[in-house]
Amino acid sequence: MVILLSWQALSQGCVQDIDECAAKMHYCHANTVCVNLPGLYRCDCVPGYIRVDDFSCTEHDECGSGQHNCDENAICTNTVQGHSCTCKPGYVGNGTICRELLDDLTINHKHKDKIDVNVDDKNPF
Ligand SMILES: [Ca+2]
Repeated sequence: MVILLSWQALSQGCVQDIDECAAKMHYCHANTVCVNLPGLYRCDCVPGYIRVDDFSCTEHDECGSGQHNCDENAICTNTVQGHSCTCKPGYVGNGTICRELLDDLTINHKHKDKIDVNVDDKNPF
């Protein structure tokens, strides 16, 4: 956390906080938000960014850091303020959960067979 004391001396020994953010008296770099605090300020990372140092943040590569929710059979693509998951070829799903396309077809085929059986069960003739 950045701690830079900055008080403006007033008369009779009183001091007043200086808003370094509004006064552009801060050293927060890109991808940060300056937050004024009494007597100091800090540089918060904008959402989706991670801290580099007290004054800087960088985009978080969830794919590179392994902090993603993609299925093991999905391709993780880093994006600004997030990431996306796409099932690999041969797999279907939303990227968070991917199934083999062959399994999906087999399940549908079995389900279709089950429906056919039910239809036959309802017809006694
Ligand atoms: Ca990202």
